[in-house]
Amino acid sequence: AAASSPFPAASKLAAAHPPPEGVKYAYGTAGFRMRAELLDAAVVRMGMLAALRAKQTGKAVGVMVTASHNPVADNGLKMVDPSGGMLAASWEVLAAKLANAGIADVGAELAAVAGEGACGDAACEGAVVIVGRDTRPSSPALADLVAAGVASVGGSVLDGGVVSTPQLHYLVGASNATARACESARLGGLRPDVDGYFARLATSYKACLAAAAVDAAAAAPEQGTTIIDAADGVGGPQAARTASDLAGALSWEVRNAGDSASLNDGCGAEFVQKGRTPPRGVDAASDALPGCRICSLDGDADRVVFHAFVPAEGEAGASWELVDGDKLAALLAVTVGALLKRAGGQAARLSMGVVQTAYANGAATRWVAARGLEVACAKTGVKFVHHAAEAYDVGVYFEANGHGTVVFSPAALLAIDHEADAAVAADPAVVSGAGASERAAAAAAALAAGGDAGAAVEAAVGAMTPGAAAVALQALTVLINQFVGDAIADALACEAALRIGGAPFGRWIAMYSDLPSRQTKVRVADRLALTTVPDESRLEAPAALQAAIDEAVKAVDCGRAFVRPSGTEDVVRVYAEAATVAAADELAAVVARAVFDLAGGQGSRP
Ligand code: G16
Repeated sequence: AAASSPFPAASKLAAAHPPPEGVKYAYGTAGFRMRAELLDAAVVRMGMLAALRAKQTGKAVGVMVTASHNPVADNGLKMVDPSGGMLAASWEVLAAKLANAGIADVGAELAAVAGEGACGDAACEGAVVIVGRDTRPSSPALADLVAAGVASVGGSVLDGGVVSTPQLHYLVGASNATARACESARLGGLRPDVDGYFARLATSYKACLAAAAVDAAAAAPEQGTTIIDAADGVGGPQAARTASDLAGALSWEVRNAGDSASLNDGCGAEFVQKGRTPPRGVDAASDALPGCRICSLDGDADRVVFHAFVPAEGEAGASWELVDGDKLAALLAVTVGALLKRAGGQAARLSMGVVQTAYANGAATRWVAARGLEVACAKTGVKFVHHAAEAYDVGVYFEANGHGTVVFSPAALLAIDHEADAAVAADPAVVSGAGASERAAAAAAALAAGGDAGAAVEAAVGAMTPGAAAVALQALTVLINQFVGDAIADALACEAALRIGGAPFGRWIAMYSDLPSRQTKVRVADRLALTTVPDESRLEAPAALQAAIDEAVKAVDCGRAFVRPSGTEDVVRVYAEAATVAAADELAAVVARAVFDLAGGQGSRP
């Protein structure tokens, strides 16, 4: 069969890696994801598909071997489009079809994608696929299989090595894009290699603070140390490199950066945000220091949440407070919004919106709306949220789990570059800021009046010159990863915002109080039997389960709850919020039992 296939070598390779009995591959929330030992067949075929995509677009494509927040025994693939963003939805369909094709049909499936006349073992000559991988023990072998798939259709592989998911997105995007003038001249360049990625982060972080007249070294002691909980994942070495690149301007101490055998186990963004509990490796006794905060990354460093042990005033002990993705969005929206307004000109006329998912805390949604910002709700999954954010000139999006970024449209970048470049041309010294004391005084006055971090940033930005604001904003557009959510870039952007406002971490926590919420998961016989409305806030089926949820919610003050099938784990996720912790816990438990009873629960009843 292989010999008569339109892609003989690929067919032979597919035959050598047959899909396991009974496994159906699905391109879920973030690509393929399951137990590592089941993935070989999908992985070789995705190498082939990536090469076809690269050939057809004439640009580099990326494949990332990772299962992100999942346990170490799992693995998966995330595909990166030539833009540096996630794989186009139409290709997700092709990916699932190819992954599930019978061995004898692989050649024909590839031919259907390639089109007439584009077949044969050398069909993808000249096509480049950049392959990256996380630190899981299963990742090197899977990355080799991707490479074999690429080679079987004549494409070439560029080995990205061990990288975070956002780094791989950057490598692909930077390989295919032309740098903006400001990027090549002043802001660290757009070099498509890992050193280029780090150069850009460090240079743009410093440039942002310099334009805002923040003396980063002087601000360091006041801001205290940030402990990075790297989830024993790929973010450990990346955060360490960032910390050393920015030594003196930033104090980061990296923990949980050890053996991948304990990846995501009791640590990392997923554990902290879902469980609402601190990770291992930090503790209230030694880490409840003024200014000290903790920043948890997930396994592939595309998500980030902050948290801290806040010393109780006048008494012993500390409370533990979480700053989740909603609050990252709040801080960055205020900061970017203030800079746009202050920069003036074309920048001030750009539209800005905040995109959340059904997991956004009710308090966060109300806070954003109360500030007059447009707020939209998209389906879970960065691919949906990112897309919704692109409806604005400036789209701020974060899932509550810490996955997100701020995207600037081409028109927005043009407008910001126009204002910033004009300011630099008029006065080259604007890049090193002026009026440090005015900015600091304005921020301090806002804080003294009881203002939160947002108020402090707004006051500080209001005291900057329009030119300085434009230049600081331009640097932020470079710092913040434009391709995908990036834990390290997001963390740096938030660190920069806090420094511009001179705001202690507690004033970020104080932006608003989260409504108590609880998340759990339930295993059921067939999670895909649950279908939801587009924004996932309600079930379409089973109707009886939605009716039971409605009943449960009605009984609870400020109650809200929803369930949805996970796209990364074989579970149904449950979210509940209410006026008190006990009521949120109880609502989650009632809803979890309803899922178990009405949707074929497996194992023990919650
Ligand atoms: C992925 C997606 C996220 C999503 C998360 C959970 O994150 O990129 O957008 O929120 O899965 O999805 P689900 O609830 O469908 O399991 P990661 O960090 O695991 O790649």
